[in-house]
Amino acid sequence: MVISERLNGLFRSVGKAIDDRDVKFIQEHVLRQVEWGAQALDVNVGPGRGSDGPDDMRWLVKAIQEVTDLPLCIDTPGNKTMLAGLEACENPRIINSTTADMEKMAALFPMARDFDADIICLTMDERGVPNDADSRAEMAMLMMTTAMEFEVMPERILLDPLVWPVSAAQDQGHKVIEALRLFQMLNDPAPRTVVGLSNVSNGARDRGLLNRTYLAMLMGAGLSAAILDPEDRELMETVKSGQVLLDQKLYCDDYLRA
Ligand code: THG
Repeated sequence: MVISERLNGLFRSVGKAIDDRDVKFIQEHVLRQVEWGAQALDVNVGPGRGSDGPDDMRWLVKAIQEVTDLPLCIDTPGNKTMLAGLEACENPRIINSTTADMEKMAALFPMARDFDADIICLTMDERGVPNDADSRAEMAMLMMTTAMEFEVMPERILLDPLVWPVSAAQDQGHKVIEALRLFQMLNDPAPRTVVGLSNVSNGARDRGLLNRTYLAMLMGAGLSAAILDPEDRELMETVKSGQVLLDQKLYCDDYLRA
């Protein structure tokens, strides 16, 4: 599943459109993501909005769903902003995200249950991101069992091993791949997995090359979904050829078109 990263207040043009309540800009932006092949949209109002977060998120979700029925992946660390987004959202919902922090899980899993939402579980807690694959898998297991206690079924969960910039932590690249493989052994059927792909190339040169190379490696390890830039043509070509090579698409129309 291709989740577009572009509806994010982190991008200056989107941040400004949120400030200006520019519905037209947002809706054209959404339709472009859809045209490029997005199958879900990550919706993030961006950092530093403080108490305006919930209002901004409510407005943004409403503007987006006027022009698409795609699932919206509500991306915020703020519980109030999350709740506002989920309440406004009538499309299929994905919560992005909870951590393994008990307080966070106790707030977010009930929201997943009550709003009938999928939920992304980041394998980190109040102490940070574990350094190796085994500890990430251990944390993933804890989150899946805790989710069950809140009546959130394993099918609802997307496990995120957390991708690091290769420029900052070169040893994490293969550990994330190993973690993905371990996650898939935690349940039958295998839990779904997701990453924020562009993290890997933060602060690096030729970001596109790193993004699409890493995506191919992650797809080979069984990745189910990625938050990425669908307007990157070569990256989307990598998605489509990967789907053919992994026998995920019987007919090759998308590949041939790409
Ligand atoms: N996991 C989950 N959710 C996530 C992430 C993750 N959401 C946020 C992020 N990571 C994924 N989204 C982005 C969006 C933009 C960029 C990276 C990841 C990005 N932006 C450019 C930059 O920072 O250089 C440009 C920003 C700008 O124009 O100012 O790289 O890991 N579950």
